[in-house]
Amino acid sequence: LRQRGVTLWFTGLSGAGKSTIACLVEQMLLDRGRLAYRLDGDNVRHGLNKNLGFSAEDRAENIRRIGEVARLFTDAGVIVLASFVSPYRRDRDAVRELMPAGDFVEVYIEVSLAGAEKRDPKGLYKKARAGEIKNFTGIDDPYEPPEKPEIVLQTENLSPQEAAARVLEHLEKHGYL
Ligand code: GGZ
Repeated sequence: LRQRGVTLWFTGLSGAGKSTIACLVEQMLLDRGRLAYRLDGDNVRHGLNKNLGFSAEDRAENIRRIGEVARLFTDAGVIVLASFVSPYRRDRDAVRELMPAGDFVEVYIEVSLAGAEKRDPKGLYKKARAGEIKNFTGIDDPYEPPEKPEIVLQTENLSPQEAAARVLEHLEKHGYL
């Protein structure tokens, strides 16, 4: 039995809740016996992409390489959960173009800047406001929200559990589960 792969691409501001939701979705998929794999800054920016920073060019190359990796995993039948700020629309659209139609699901993790900054789980917004981090998304670098995401999850109104359940519903509805 060959199971269908898909890439769930979580985009949004730092602190929006991308990783939290992706972790829950991964657990729910593994509980159902599906092969799921998470790609995020922790396992990509320290290895494959350790030569990249946060300029627009480096972010584009970061997303391009991750997109190629996601394409290979998806082709192998894995459900890929990619959580990256991925602030530029053209970079995300380029990843979408790599995949067969339907196999790229853009999940916009929507939060207001005020909401993300209030959470500030790693203290990065504070550092960015103090000028200790330059080009920080939302502060002195842009974030371009998706125009036609398959899924929008407003994390100021939804619990992580509710948000994860919506992703599972989408996969069921579209025949991936
Ligand atoms: C945005 C930054 C920056 C800058 C470091 N801008 O909340 P986090 O900490 O864990 O997630 C952010 C992560 C962003 O890396 P990505 O690979 O997702 O970025 S991109 O898709 O734009 O290539 C944040 C931290 O790294 N971080 N500096 N300047 N986020």
